[in-house]
Amino acid sequence: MSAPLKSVIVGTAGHIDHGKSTLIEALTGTHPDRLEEEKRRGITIDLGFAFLEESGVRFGFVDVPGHERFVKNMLAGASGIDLVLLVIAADEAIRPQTREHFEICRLLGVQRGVIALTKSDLVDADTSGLVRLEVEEFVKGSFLAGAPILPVSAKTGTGITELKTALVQAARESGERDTARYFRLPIDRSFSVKGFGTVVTGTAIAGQVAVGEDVELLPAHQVLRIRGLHSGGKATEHVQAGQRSAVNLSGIEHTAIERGMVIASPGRFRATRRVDVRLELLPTAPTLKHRARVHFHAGTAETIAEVYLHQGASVLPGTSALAHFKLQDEIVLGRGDRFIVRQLSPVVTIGGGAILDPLARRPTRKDTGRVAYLATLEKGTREEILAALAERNILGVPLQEIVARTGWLESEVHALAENLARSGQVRIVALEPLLVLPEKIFADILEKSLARVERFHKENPLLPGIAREELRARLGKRVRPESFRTALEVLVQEKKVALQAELVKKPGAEITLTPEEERAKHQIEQAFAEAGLAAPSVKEVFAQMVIEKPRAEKLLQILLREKVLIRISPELIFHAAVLDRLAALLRDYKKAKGERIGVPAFKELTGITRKHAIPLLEYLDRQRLTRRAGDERVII
Ligand SMILES: Nc1nc2c(ncn2[C@@H]2O[C@H](COP(=O)(O)OP(=O)(O)OP(=O)(O)O)[C@@H](O)[C@H]2O)c(=O)[nH]1
Ligand SMILES: [Mg+2]
Repeated sequence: MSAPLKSVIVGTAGHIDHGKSTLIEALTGTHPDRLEEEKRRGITIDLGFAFLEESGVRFGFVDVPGHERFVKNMLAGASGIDLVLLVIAADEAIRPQTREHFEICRLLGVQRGVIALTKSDLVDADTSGLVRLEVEEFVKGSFLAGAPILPVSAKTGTGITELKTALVQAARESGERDTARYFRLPIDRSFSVKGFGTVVTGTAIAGQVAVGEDVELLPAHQVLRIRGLHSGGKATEHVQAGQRSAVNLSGIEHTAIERGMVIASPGRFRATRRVDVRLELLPTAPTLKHRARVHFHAGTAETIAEVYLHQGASVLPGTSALAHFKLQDEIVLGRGDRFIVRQLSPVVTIGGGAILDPLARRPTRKDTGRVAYLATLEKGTREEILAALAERNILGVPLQEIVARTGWLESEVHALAENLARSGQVRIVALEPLLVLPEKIFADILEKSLARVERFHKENPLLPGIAREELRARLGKRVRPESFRTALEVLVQEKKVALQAELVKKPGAEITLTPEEERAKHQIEQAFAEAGLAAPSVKEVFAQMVIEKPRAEKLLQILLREKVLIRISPELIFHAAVLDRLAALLRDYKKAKGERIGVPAFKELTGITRKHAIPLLEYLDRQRLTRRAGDERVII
């Protein structure tokens, strides 16, 4: 069995008419120009595609237009490539779009490539040698320094074999795409195929996907089923990062999808209108001012961005800056994605860079920590990034948001959070969704909760503890329920507070009464004890007291809690001993007169009014001392 093929995407680059499309045809047998207008005018307008399998490599070619008016189409194609095939006509050498395309590839972070000196049949050996020198000088110090420079002719076939060999070599050296990430494919075309329906194409830039699975169309946030997949011109069950893919989607019209949209693993990505970035300005660009507007290109999408500079009022040519882009349209972006910016007018490429935070907040003067945070996003370890993210989100960071911001897998986020928790930097306050709090914020919640409980005891010596919900409310809205719950658990575990049903209290907290209160408490109890079944109203009892009503009320609560007094209905309170005596009375009645007793007999037995008799009987029913039977009660 042969080794699996390595999939590599090669994009052409170079000035108009330098022979890019012709060269792709010479390499693959497919002429990439597909539009009627392209054939008529003899130029490439939009992206073209071709495939080649060679020496264990499956090449997907993306052919781009050289015309300066179509650089935006070129950008959509260049975003997903592994290798650049820089095409320079030997009879014209380096021209403006040679430079611009080359800069774009550099800014997009393309790592490798091969340079073809096309139309070599049109020049003599001396000229060819000079062009080579010029090209070597041009790429000096760049990612293409040392790349093969091969004279070729599509007309005579010279150098085509050598070019294939060089491409295979570069493909072998090219890094593997990460198929373990969540799937993402920026769409470059959407059309309809008879009998199949909607098909979108693009280069899968991360992850993998299989027929029958769901993908989310963004920014529409629509989940769609994959009916079929094609890659390299053949039907396949599954495609992965680094492959040109045609995806047959069910449940949507092709007209509802356009270039710039993305299909991705459902729920893992979010469309955004604000991003924080590292922006690099080309040496040839004019100075870029704070609040300038630029064309913004990333993936296959393009929009207008307003540039906010996090430091300083302008970016000088040849330098870089931390910036914030406010985008005119929602785009799906991930951390580390490369982008290109072009001037509004005249439209030329002026720079590019990498996304640091795809879900950035609106810049505010108050947010003084942003620059340091972005520096961590740019250079920090994953643990440092997660810690910084937690620090800036004191209400906690939901797992889905961490995933969307970082591009990490859920499992990776869990592992990172556990590392941080072990080293004491964060507290995991909830696992699903993951909510991590910086340890110092959590410590603050512990401290504040404890202080609140203590203060409550001090202010309410007659109450046993503070209601859980009241305690939470007193901590303010900035403490999430999960954080509060975890803090309470910790405090209970450390025996700093105790829980008693819904009450939070200091362990061993006793209600201490002043002698005056002790006397008043006794007075209340006596009032009910002496009244017997002719229970007084609370109002009557309180009227006899010297202490003020709120305190008397609390003393009454204590007596009720201690079950010295029993409330049998909203208005009626009896002393417990009185109710015990009533139970004994009923037992005697049963012995003497049988188990049945009517309301009149009950009134006579107890000497109370009908107004009190009914609630009392209902209480006895609830206590299972009696059971209702028609108009009578059965004594149990
Ligand atoms: N003599 C000669 N002519 C060539 C060669 N390669 C391409 N050409 C011619 O150059 C012209 C432009 O070729 P294309 O392949 O369309 O150029 P391109 O770079 O794709 O142009 P755009 O896509 O519009 O930027 C065509 O007329 C080709 O026939 C070659 O190796 N030798
Ligand atoms: Mg072309």
